[in-house]
Amino acid sequence: MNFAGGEKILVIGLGRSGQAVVEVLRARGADVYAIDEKPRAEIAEAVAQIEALGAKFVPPENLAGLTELTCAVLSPGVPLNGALVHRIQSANVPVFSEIEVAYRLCKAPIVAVTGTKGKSTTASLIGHLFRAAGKDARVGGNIGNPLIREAVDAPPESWVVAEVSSFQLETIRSFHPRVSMILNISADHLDRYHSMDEYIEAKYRIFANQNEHDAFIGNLDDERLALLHWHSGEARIRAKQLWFTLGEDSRHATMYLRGESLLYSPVTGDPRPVEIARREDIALAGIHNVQNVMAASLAVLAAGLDPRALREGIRSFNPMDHRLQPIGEVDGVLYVDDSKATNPGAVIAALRSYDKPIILIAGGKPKKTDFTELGRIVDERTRALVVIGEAADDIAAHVYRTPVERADSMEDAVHRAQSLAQPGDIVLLSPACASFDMFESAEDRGRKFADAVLGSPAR
Ligand code: UMA
Ligand code: ADP
Repeated sequence: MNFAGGEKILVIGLGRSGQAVVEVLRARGADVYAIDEKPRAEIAEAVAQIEALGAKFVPPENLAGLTELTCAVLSPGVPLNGALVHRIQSANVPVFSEIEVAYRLCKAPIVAVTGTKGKSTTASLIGHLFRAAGKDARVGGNIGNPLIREAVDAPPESWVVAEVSSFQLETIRSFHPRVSMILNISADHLDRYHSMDEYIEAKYRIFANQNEHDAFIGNLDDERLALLHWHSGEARIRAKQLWFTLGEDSRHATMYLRGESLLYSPVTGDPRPVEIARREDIALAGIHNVQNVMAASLAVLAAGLDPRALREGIRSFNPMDHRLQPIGEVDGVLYVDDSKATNPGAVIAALRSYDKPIILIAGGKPKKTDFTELGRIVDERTRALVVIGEAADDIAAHVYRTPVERADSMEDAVHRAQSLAQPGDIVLLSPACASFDMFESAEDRGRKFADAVLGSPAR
């Protein structure tokens, strides 16, 4: 399979991922068809775009008429166990994810980043560290710009940094990153997976094709990943293992924290630890971001960068939008947009990042995750909670001591938070849920929060 002329390929899903696949495969001369289950009127623009490139749209009811397909390329949001994919697989058509195709077309080595939370921050930081050291690096994948676009024309001497989700990993076959990492694992996407085990197994596919010439980076402080280290690491991971910890365990971790220093102890060579950076060099809030910095540093070290060359890059990396992003201070209250905190784990990390009283705005479209632990931390660390969206009652039901108010829009939520806050407090939007019940996306939710805070009209 060359994904080129002479091949007939079906693209499943016409969102960002599917449209990019159509573009790349058409440019390579393949005969491309695309299918999408949304009503035609809702995807008219995407259909027009792919038709202008010479691809053909196939309504789902006409799928049976499409024969002799070489393969199909699946968008991550389309579930593998749904009826549409089942029909395609029953016709004996191999189904691959976009990242598998991106990998097969890519001439550059790949650093692949997964984990429940911290992927975008860490992948962007890796790109930043490469560039700060004068290397060509491209960042793509789940972060928003499809990997295939970045991978297809990356020169062999550059690096491609791929943020990959569990959805994308489900349908890889030969995807083989030079460096892979799992940042952490906490409950998420349980509306798609039957169990945590199924979700974790999808993540473990990231190292399935690696060998002893590659590197795998893991978080020794994550209890599930630590099990992999202690019990089954050698059997499951063939790549060289590099672990990081916020503790001082330099015997089992290649990067660790001692006091305020992030120390690197290479497995071979000079045994003396090298200080990569100090905590004050990191402009991002929260101890979880120290973990992200450690993981990113190990990735570029595994790629051959000099340990002494990282500090400047770490210093100049600022928070990404909607991830603990300070929006502004009004009447002595700091407003922070953490709209990308779409599971309870990310909100717990956010609440642990500040030592001031917090008014938390949370809620949205639930993903069958449990809010017990979140409720406990909310009781420990917040002054008040304002709940929004479909998950409002469920979150409120897990909070016992904290005053809770319900809001029916972002403006209402910000207004309530304003009246609950005292000078010196933080108003934190950190929802623990997806955004699609009230907003177009997590970004849209964050922008509406900022608009409500700063008084500009809601977009
Ligand atoms: N569709 C169907 N049938 C279905 C489901 C969807 O036909 O059962 C169609 C929809 O009608 C729509 C298209 O598929 O037209 C959407 O495809 P998609 O959901 O895969 O979305 P894309 O726009 O292609 O975006 C995808 C990722 N989306 C998901 O994984 C859900 C984006 O990650 C990613 O940035 C983008 O590819 C580029 O790589 C988003 C995400 O929410 C940010 N990811 C999850 C997360 O981070 O938690 C994993
Ligand atoms: P992802 O791409 O995995 O969703 P992001 O870097 O976009 O991760 O961050 C999403 C949310 O998760 C933000 O609220 C951020 O503060 C939080 N977060 C980032 N890194 C971590 C981490 N290592 N552990 C827990 N939460 C994190």
